[in-house]
Amino acid sequence: MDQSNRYARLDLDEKALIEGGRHVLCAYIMKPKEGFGDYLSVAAHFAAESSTGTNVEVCTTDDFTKGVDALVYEIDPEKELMKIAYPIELFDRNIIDGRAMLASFLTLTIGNNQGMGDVEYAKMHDFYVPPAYLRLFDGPSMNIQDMWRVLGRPIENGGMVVGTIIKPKLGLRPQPFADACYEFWLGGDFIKNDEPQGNQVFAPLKDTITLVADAMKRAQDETGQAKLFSANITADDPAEMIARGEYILETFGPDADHVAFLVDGYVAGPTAVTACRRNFPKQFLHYHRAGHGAVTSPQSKRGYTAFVHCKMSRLSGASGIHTGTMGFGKMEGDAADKAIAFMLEQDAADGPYYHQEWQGMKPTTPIISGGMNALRLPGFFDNLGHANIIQTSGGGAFGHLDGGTAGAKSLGQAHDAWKAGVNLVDYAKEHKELARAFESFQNDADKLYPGWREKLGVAA
Ligand code: RUB
Ligand code: MG
Repeated sequence: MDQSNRYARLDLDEKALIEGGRHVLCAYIMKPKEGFGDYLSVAAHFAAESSTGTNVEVCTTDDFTKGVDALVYEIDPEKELMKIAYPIELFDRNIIDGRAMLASFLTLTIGNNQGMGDVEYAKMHDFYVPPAYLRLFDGPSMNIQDMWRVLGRPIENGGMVVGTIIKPKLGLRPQPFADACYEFWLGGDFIKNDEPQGNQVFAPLKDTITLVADAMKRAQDETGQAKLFSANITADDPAEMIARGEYILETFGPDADHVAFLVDGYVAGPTAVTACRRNFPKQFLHYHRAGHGAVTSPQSKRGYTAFVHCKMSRLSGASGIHTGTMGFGKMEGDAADKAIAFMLEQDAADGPYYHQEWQGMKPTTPIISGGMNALRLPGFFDNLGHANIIQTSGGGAFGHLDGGTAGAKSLGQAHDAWKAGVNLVDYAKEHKELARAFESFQNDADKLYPGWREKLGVAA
């Protein structure tokens, strides 16, 4: 059945829709399945399935219903581009406070439409949220500024938070885990649990956290600097997340404001993110995104892009989210991904299809992680244009020939060199941990800094 007479309004103007302020706009790359009608009729079916309709006309539809139809307002079959306007009334609101929920946004805009028989594929590449709907989301309560405060740095342009992930990913018992934390903290600021680390039988959370809190105290005493820890509280059950969070805060005691909570927000979903955001609004909410590649990868023609994923996280209140390494680390991504960081950080930013005004919603901090080390940082900062990010190098810290403390120092030195505008090899002449990073990561050194061996006096 061709539903384009009801679910498509190609005469609607995008600018007018934005000015009207009553619609969420979504841009998809969509391809109809061969033999299932023309582009517009499949697009209209897609809009129907994503809002008020189904594949047939139902006798219960009334005039009001038709007033909240999602509408295809633009198509470009050549480019496989389809844009849909969703009336904000379509989206579910909490009974407890009338606020919006990301689950409902996803259920409609990237829900049943992902499994339709007449759609070859459809992937969301951008979305626009009008002010009237935007303000119903929690947004972040904390971000990198709160970390800068704890670290005693200026709260504007406070610079890179030097971080790591405790490796190995799994298999450390509580004591060696806490020892690794202590070692890194002697040279760096911030440690996060690797995302699978929780309450395994060989490393019970309560034992590990007790030792980590003690390691933090000792490292702070020894260095005279504040240290930060991001503890994984991800679980299927919000009650379990809260139990973990409360135990962790109690155990860190006076250092509780040095603790972030890590939520693996793609695998555990919006419920987990919001459970953390609402139960622990005074903690930095660290959104890790393991698994996102299944839908965000450029190889995947369905789901949504990393840009869309990260943009959604600001709505739900992530203090920081992994944005990838923009081609400078080990995970998928490229230099143009800096647009993701800008959408998170700025009060107004351009996505691939839409301009978004955040109307003062707090920024979400980009967390840069995955195969990074000191040598890769300058190129990364050059591309992004600033260094106000949280950076975690796991292998890049514990893979340093002289261990975790030297690894941490080398990362901080790379940041200092970039801020001072000094070439990394020159800076390394005066900074031995950085110089040893060149020896530790020789493949990178050869590729990024040809001639470094002669300058630093290191034999091939
Ligand atoms: C990185 C790591 C993170 C990845 C995830 O470890 O453990 O889980 O950053 O990727 P290492 P992304 O520094 O040893 O590579 O940040 O792209 O979500
Ligand atoms: Mg990890």
